Amino acid sequence: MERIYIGMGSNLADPDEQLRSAVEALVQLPHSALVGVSAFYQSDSLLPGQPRYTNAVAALDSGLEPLELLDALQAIENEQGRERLERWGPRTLDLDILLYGDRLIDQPRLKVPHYQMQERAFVLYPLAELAPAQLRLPDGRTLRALLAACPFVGLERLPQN
Ligand code: PH2
Ligand code: MG
Ligand code: MG
Repeated sequence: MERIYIGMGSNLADPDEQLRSAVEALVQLPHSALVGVSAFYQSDSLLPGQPRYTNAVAALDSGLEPLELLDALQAIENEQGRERLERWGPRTLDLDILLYGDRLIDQPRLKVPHYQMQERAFVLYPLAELAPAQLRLPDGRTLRALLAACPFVGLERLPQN
């Protein structure tokens, strides 16, 4: 079993409800146990002109190999109506493997740690609800150091999921 952190995001078709459905689907994953889910956070899209996002992070213990987990997460995205029309288009559900234990994965389909998670407040602050501040990314940087370099700006933490 490895500890895996999954970033969740939605900016279409009732984003909060999309994330609640995604959590239910994560609970059903084989060879896995859902350990925790952060609060939900709203923020503007990084791309202007798109609806606001709701984001959260989930912690999972899983015996699935990275590509097996990726397949399972993409199946959940598809189940919830994800259309892959354009890179960074608005989406009903986005499930990203942020961290997979302390592994560094560089494959055509999957790069872990997730691209740009280090700079994204909507990833780091929910992650910090679940992971210890001394958590290290494969490059040696701690979550504490990443948070210190990433101001809590433009994020709205929702009172309940
Ligand atoms: N995801 C994107 C592009 N922009 N903005 C926010 N606030 N949250 C996201 O999850 C997000 C985004 C592409 O994955
Ligand atoms: Mg994403
Ligand atoms: Mg994605």
